[in-house]
Amino acid sequence: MDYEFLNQENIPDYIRSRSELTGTINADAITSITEVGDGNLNLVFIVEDSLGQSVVLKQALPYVRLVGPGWPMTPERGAREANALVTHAALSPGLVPVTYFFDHDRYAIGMENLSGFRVWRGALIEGLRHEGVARDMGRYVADVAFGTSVLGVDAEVHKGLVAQASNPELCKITEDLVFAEPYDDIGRNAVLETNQPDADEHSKDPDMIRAMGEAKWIFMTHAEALIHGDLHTGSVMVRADHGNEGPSGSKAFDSEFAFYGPVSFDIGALWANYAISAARHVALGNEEMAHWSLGLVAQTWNGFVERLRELYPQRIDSRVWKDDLLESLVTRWKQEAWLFAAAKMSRRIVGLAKAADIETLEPSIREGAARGILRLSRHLASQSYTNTDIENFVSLAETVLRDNRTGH
Ligand code: SR1
Ligand code: MG
Repeated sequence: MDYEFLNQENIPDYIRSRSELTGTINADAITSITEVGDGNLNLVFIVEDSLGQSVVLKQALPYVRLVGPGWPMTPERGAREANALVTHAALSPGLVPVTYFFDHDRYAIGMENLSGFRVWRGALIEGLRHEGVARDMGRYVADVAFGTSVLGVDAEVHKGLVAQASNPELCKITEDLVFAEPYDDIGRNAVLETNQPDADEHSKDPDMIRAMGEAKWIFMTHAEALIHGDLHTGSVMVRADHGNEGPSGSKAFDSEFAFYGPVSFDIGALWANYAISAARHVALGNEEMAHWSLGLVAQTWNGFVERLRELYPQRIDSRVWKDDLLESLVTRWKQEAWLFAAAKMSRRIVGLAKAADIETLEPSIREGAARGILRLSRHLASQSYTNTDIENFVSLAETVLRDNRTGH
């Protein structure tokens, strides 16, 4: 894989070479080039000029940045991400950054710099409450679910789109890191010594293994819609100025894991990360913030269902897809979201690529937060087809996280 990586020195010339950026940024007046990539895979630069204009350049490296060249990874993921960004932005205007170009020679995307925005996970860690974002994300998932599934796309066209968006390498990361490795360590798992018995109990629980087998099957076989594929709170930007007035300004970004998969996966990912935020705040004794974080579960779900109901009358084939199909989809997706939430929260405790919400806690209280997440994950998995009321999710989370607190 031979292509030049972007850096501080070559970016001005690179910008000059991209006609799509004319009028967006002036390569002769650049004032700063800052590498801000805090994800696990890519280089991300914010470039600013003296006129106050800016752009983001994101480049896929031929390996996993978190691990280094020892873990090669196709940079074609940049093409998958650009496709998802453009498709999602068209379907969910305002909730996805604008893409200016994808450069297939350098695997680089030029996109809108969301100045005045910050990553939601960081805001949640600080205990900041951005109202409306969780609901926006539910609406975004619904826009994508409707607009990229056979509800909104001609069946023949859909089959072609599914093939084009195939993203096997990135799917394999999820199949391994989320569903399999927490139960079959190949040397990438790690926990605090005090949490090792919890990790062992988790990985050996036959009910959890069965549930994760079911979740993995759904993930690998339900090619429903062009899902985001990694919709945790680090994949959402929120307004940095944090007033609760006006539009919340939520944006879903970083969709390189996008593929045609189960709609419920994105919902489950969000829920898992709300629970992870709650676990942090329970551990710190911030009960109100923990309660607020868990309130996001209902907001995302309600936003999702509300938007689906708005869109459903426009379905392109209503011959046998009557209102009862929508009800059955909603019921099924909720059950699956419980399973995926369970999978997505425990992998962040046990496996590679952890969550800063938990990792930045001092070990004596991190121990309880990690234990609480692992136990909650198993409760959710075991109840995913029985009691899937959102109130049950929240009350399980409140009880289990509180009961496992340590260090106080
Ligand atoms: C090797 S990539 C590790 C993780 O980072 C991404 O955010 C995904 O969640 C992936 O599983
Ligand atoms: Mg990411």
